[in-house]
Amino acid sequence: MKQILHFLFAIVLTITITSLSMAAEKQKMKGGSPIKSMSKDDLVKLAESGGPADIAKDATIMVPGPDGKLMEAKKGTNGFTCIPDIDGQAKPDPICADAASMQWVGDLMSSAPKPTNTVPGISYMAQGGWHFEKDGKILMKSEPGAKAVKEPPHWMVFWPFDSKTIGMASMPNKMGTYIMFEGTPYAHLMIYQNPNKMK
Ligand SMILES: [Cu+2]
Repeated sequence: MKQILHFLFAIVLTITITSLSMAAEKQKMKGGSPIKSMSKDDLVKLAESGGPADIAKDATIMVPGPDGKLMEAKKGTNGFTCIPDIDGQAKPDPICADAASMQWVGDLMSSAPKPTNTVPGISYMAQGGWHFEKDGKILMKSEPGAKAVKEPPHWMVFWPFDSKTIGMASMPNKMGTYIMFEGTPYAHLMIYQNPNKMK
């Protein structure tokens, strides 16, 4: 009898350990960003894949260093900057942004009351991106209970668009264009068009 109990206990333990490690694996696939384990060369390639090749090749490339802070991996000449990942999700979302866009993104990151770029910024996200949704609305920052939603390859215009004036939706829709962060100073135009297929 004791032997049977030992045997059963061993089975239960094995099942528990197996399901725990499967859960950990699933978690890794779901939320873990592969960025941390990538080589510098791969990070540069990933960053460059964010924009059309003819723009990315002359762009400044910034990649996260060992401390996670962005550092310059390559100096560019065309005013664009490419970064390998902005949302830390399982599928990285590289971006290639011009100077006005970098200003806009910097303002958003530092929670400035409004963006300070003085000309419209253009940014490419040729591998798509992510946004966070809660209660049917797009959030400016992820928060508990929000779900990550994949955006297809697109490009953006960082300029204070007003959806009422231009008659556009504030959520993704069949038109393939919408105003993200509608009703805030950070409203901007999202265009679902693959930058790699633009002429
Ligand atoms: Cu956007």
